[in-house]
Amino acid sequence: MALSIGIVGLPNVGKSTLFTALTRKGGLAANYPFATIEPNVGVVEVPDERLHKLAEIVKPARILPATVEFLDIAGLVKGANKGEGLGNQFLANIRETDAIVEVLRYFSDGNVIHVEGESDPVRDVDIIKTELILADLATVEKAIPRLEKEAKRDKNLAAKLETVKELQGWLNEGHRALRFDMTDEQREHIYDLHLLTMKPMLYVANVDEDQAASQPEAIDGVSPIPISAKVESEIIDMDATEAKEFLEMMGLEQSGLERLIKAAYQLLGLQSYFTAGEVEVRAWTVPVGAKAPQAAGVIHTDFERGFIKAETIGYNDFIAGNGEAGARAAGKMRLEGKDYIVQDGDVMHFKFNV
Ligand SMILES: Nc1nc2c(ncn2[C@@H]2O[C@H](COP(=O)(O)OP(=O)(O)OP(=O)(O)O)[C@@H](O)[C@H]2O)c(=O)[nH]1
Ligand SMILES: [Mg+2]
Repeated sequence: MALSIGIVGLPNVGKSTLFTALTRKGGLAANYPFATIEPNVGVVEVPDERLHKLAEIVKPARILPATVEFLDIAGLVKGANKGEGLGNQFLANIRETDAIVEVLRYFSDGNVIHVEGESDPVRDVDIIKTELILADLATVEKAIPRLEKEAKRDKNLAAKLETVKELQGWLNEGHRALRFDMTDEQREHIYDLHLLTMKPMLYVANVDEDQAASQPEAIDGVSPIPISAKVESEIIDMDATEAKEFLEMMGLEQSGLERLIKAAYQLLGLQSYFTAGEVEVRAWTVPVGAKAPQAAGVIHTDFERGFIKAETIGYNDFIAGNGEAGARAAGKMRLEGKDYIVQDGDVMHFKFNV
């Protein structure tokens, strides 16, 4: 299943501009607040140079990168929880995402209306944080009476009710759920509430074009990723070489998409391994620390259930050996069992039996 990321922020900060640039898809980007009403969904290929290096050697019929799904929703404003603006009703659309990206306005275009008057990323982070917490409080407050009723019939639910009530107090103090000190059991208690402030968050600073290569100050202990939505939208129509040259001219080594996805993988503790055959060369996403059977399970549950072993070649060994045969001849192919911890870039071939 593809990683999914919800994009939030105040209206008019460039969410749809960024979304359109990332997904190369025509969401509506416009200079009026609430240009976006229905959520836009777009799937992006995870850029990974290594896939192409593998494909040069293997010459497969097709190359399949990992994918990330982005959801662009309406802007949130102060009071969204009370029905102000349109954002609140669309928060439901990002309840199922794995992470949230908050776009912050840093660019200084006087022609583009700022709903809060002028740019102040710290204040904006605070507004959105409050709205997300209030949305979670509404979820929790709805859950409590239901849990109270159920707990009367099922004693096992008493602990769950207790956790949810404690969390309510925490949210009421203005903290994100993610910062609530929880045991694994408590984490399970609140899992099905799909709280927004439980999700890992990244900040994107939508900066002026000439600031795309400079690092903005941290907010709340988090360093925003500087991305110029404008620059990103300019490179959409360029071919790879042109885009690279253009980015270099701006002092950038990688596109915003690459930097954003890299940051998201890091934040979520994810990595890629590869399968490389004549039919396809493909990237698969697994958590850092995943063992071989779990990695196999990403391809098919049967692979996990019937896992026997994994023929594994490290990425660099695969390249150095100019493919599987060479790596094998150099003694670089390992037969790994069910306790093997998959490494980023491993080229794997699973043996299974069902
Ligand atoms: N100068 C400049 N303008 C930008 C940039 N990014 C977005 N804009 C402009 O800002 C306006 C709003 O952009 P959108 O992408 O529609 O903003 P949004 O956050 O999706 O807004 P809502 O959907 O209303 O919440 C548009 O006129 C964009 O062209 C940027 O990096 N620089
Ligand atoms: Mg929009």
